[in-house]
Parts: sequence; C-alpha cells; structure tokens
Amino acid sequence: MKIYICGHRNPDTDSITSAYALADLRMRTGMENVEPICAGNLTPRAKWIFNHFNLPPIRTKRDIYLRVEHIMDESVPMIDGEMKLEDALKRLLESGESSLPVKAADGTFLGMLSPAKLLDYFIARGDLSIKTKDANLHRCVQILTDTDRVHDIKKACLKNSHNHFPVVDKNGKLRGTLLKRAFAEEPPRRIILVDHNEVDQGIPGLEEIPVVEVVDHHRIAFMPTKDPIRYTADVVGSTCTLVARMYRAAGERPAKGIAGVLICGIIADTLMFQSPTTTEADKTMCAWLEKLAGESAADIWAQLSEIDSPLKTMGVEAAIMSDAKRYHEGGKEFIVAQIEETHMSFVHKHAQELQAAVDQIVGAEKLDFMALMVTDPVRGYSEMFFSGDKAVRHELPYKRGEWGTLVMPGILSRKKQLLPEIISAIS
Ligand SMILES: [Mn+2]
Repeated sequence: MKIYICGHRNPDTDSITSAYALADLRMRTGMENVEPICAGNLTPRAKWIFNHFNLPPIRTKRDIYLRVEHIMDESVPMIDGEMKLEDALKRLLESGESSLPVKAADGTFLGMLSPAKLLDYFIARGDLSIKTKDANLHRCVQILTDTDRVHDIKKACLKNSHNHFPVVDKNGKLRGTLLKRAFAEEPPRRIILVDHNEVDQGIPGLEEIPVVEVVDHHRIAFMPTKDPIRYTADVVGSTCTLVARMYRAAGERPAKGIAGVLICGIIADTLMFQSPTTTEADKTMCAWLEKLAGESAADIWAQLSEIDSPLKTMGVEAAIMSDAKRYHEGGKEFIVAQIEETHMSFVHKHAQELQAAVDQIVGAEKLDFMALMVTDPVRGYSEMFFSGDKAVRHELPYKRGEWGTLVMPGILSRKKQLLPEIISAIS
C-alpha cells in the first residue's frame, strides 16, 4: 500500500514543507511506504530550501489517477511463444487460470492461450509438438496499456466476456495481466492531505483514492468519508505549526534539516509573523524549531524573502496560476490567486498585461470572476486585479488606485481577509 502526502495544487512553501516533514514524522512513527509529493513545479523558494538544508527535494507528481499498472497482476504466468504447445498447456492447467498471455522472444504480446482455442487446434491437427506462437492464439482480446486510467477502461473490461486482459507498455511489451476481479478491490493507494482539504484544490485524481488523514489550517469544505479518518485542524498561521506540534505530541524531535524546512513553512505562510493569520502557536513552535535547526528564523527569512519574485522568474501567466485557488461558493465559480511581490513598481509597469491575463483566465476557465491579489509583505498591503462579475466587484470595500487596481491597505491574507469579503459580496 502506497501512501502519498500532498499539499494543494500550485503548491506554495507551506504545502511543500508540511508534506515533506509530515512524511518524516509518519515514517518515524511506523508508517511504511509513505512518499511526500508536490502537485506542481517546485517554486524557486522550495528549491532554495531543499538546497539550503541539504535534503533530497520532494518529487513532483502531476496527478494520482489510478492507472492499470497500479492494479495489474504481475504474478500471473506468461507463456513464452517459443515454448512447445504441450508444455504451455501444462503451464496453463497448473496455473488454474482460464487463459494466459503469450509473449514473443522480444517480449511483445502475441495473444492469449485459452483451452477453447487449443481444443480447436487439437481437433484440426492433433499435434501438440509445435511452438505455442504458431498455435491458434486468441488475438482479438482487449489489450490494455500500463498507463491507461482505470476509470477509462473499466466499463469496457467489465462488459467483456474475458476475465483476463493483457497489459503492455508503450512499446507493446507484455508487462502483466489485469484480472477482472481487481476492479472490485480497494485501490492500493492512500493519500494524506496537508494545507488544504477542498477536493477542487487538490492533486488531480484525488477523488479516486481514499483520504486517510488531513492536516490543515483552512476553512473546512471536505467531503464525507466512508471510514473514520484522522483530521487535524486548527486556526494557526501555517500547516507546519501543526506538524511541529504533532512531533511534540509524539515525543519526537525533527532532525536539523527537517526543523529548518518546518521553519520555512511557518515564516513563509505568516510572512515572518506579519500576516494577521499569525498566532502565538506559530511563534512558539518556530522558537522550538530554531533550537533544533541551529538557525534563526530571521536569518532564514532574510534569504528566503530575497528570492526573486514569481512574476520575474516565471512570467505573468505562470506566476498568476502558481498560487491560484479555485472556489465554488454561493453558486459562483471563481479563482482567487495571490502573488507576493516586494517591488510593486514592477507590478504597476505590467498592470495592463496582468489585467489581460486575468481577463483571459476568466474566459478560458469559464469562471464567474477572478481576483488576483498582489501582496507586498514588506509594506503590509495588497493590490487586486479583478475580472468578471461586476456586481461582486461593486460589493467589495476596496477603492481603485492610480494604476487601475483595487488597493487593499493592511490586507495580506487571502484566506482570512479577502475570502470572507468575497463571500459576503456574493451573498
Ligand atoms: Mn498554509
């Protein structure tokens, strides 16, 4: 059983660092086969963090859709096409299966060997000394590719009268067999969500895999679950604060590097304790982690916050989507994106381009509206680019500034400050 730990799409520092550290904690406390993953590209900051603390970086994974290779059976015997038909028949009988896949010397799939087909052959020729590849193999079976999504092939397989489906790789080489009964079994994958709980914000494919745990500091909009799950949530500034608490509760101390990674999540999400989302717990946990990491949060922040703006390093569109969260609220479909930018003059220079990109996303994603919040953590305010639903925009309590953006003095937090305003504007 594989267990992934994953933050939200367009992962920010807190999502990446909390997944990474929680995987360490879960492994220490006996969970096996755990892997932290990142549902998108590593940000420049995340790259810096793994490099700075000398840790192998988290792996990026685009989706966790269940694929044929995850549920296929590699223990079902395969028949070598060069094998004498007589021996192949013995193998088939020994296996107890209704049919077995036959492969050529180069590994490519040739067909299925089934008793019915063999019987045809025996009645016609009465000779079992030929090679299996020359026998009457069943060739019009449904062949699956290892990377096929289970969701896409399930219906056709269940309708098919066969119970076995050969699975080949992209080069046509036989890899295994998918047995019809595998569809009825629980998928061999589990996931732990950190820093989010809304399925729409999670890694694609999340809906196909049971969630066994959530560690989060956002509003709860989670789905009902079939079984009891572990759910850790609190109103704190960072998911890493919760993970640090969990180490303490388990009587564990993170190693130096992991402590450093956790500090990064806390100071990135609380903007070095400047954000109104900051709580005493964030500061307390950070102080404990500083001792373990042997580095001060202030020193780390001095370096981390220097790392170039997403706008400059990624380009306008990628930067906007790098921390974009999708919501469905009061019948409206919308995105609220956030970029941190300490050089607002750079934003103003590209204001038209940013507005055009936001307009374009609203059209392409069929949204009711979109808000892009550009936050200057140093001067402690944000400016907003808005596109779409004019009624919502008029309800928002922000004034237009000289660059055409809505100016939001003192607003740093999407979750705690902007989102509630948007939700009340909708209603
Ligand atoms: Mn967070």
